[in-house]
Amino acid sequence: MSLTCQEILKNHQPLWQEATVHPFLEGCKQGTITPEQFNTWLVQDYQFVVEFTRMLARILSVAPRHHFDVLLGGLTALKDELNWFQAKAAERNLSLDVAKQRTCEEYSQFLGNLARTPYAVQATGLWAVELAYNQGWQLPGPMPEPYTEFADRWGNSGFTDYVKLLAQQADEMLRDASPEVQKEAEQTVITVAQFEKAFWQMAFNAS
Ligand code: HMH
Repeated sequence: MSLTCQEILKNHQPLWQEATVHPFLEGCKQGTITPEQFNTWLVQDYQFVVEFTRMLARILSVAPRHHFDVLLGGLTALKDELNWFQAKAAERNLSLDVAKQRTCEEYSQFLGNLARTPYAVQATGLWAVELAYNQGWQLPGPMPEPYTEFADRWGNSGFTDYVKLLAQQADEMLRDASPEVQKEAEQTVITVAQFEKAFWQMAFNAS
């Protein structure tokens, strides 16, 4: 029996919902988020994306050749994203040289440890991380300024297509994976969902 990304989501629907529907995103949509709360998220997410870029580079290093196009496209998008984060921080007079909050630190460590898992698990984890932001920023619908470009960055249709390609690549690997590896992939999606939920919540913690 082979497991697919869609089936994993279906198996954990309530948890996935908590990862992608959160008062932080609703606050952006309604314009009720405070600048301090938004800035807390922004600075922590920059730190996260630095580590996430390293994770994608490690995944590329073990991927089969026919997955390179999609992964290299992802790395190129991250190059742009990191520079964009720096520009957004500069506009807001924010220093990006800040300590990671505990959730960001633990999520980063989790991404580091993913390199010890089979490629099928890594590919599934990569898909889950990107899907969380794609759905999270897309589900509320168009956001008001100054959040429009943030919602568009992860909610745009090109990003949705990229996430679909990541699912196809993960599914291809899960098809030939052992039941143990499939279970590990499913557990990875569960952990990603828990971290994503906690990550939104950081904006409401004292920083
Ligand atoms: C916490 N998850 C988090 N930050 C991101 N930027 C993404 C996913 C998508 O890249």
